[in-house]
Amino acid sequence: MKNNQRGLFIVLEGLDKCGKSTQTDLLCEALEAKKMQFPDRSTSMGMIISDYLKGKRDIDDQVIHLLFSANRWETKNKIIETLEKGINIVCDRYAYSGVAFSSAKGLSINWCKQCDSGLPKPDIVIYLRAPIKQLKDRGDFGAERYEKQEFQSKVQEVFDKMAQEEQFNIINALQTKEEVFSSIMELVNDYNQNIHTNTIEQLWI
Ligand code: NYM
Ligand code: MG
Repeated sequence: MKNNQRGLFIVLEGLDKCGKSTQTDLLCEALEAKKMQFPDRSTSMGMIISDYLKGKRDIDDQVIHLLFSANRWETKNKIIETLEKGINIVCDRYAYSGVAFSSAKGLSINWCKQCDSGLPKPDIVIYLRAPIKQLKDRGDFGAERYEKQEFQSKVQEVFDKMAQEEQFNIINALQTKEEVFSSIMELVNDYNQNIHTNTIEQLWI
């Protein structure tokens, strides 16, 4: 980003265990970016979400969707202020995860999107894509709610559909960590070659 420009807002999306968190850290370092993550489990709403994901409490499907969304809304001003200061943001999951995971449970895609309509729109969405069959053996897959092969396949279908509609940049998540990172850097460098507006657009308006 040039000096007189706002920061770049980059979001990484994908199934559980696709390597998003690792790549978020690498990209933050490379771009001297502020790291963000949703759910942000540090806030009071985030703690309720975390208990839900750990199976410590049950919450109605619509209610938990609204909590995930509210957890983004409570960060909205911080996102805008950061970008306006010229600082880049790299964010591990965003509203697209909200739509993919909630609609995989049967909620309407349009209803899911509405809750996040008006939030800052990312400049670049990177979708680290791999079939769940190959991801399920990574790390502690299965530790949290939603980490079941059949469910994740449904989540992937929604991500794939959104990837076309929203022009996600798809990267093969089965490559090595280094290969994935260099693919991401290539995308970001290509994006920076072009001239961009300073306006922060809104999501799904
Ligand atoms: N998740 C995440 C949702 O269901 N809705 C959302 O809006 C967001 C941001 O939370 N399985 C789900 C996806 C993950 C889980 O995220 C926790 P992570 O990045 O695995 O800690
Ligand atoms: Mg996870």
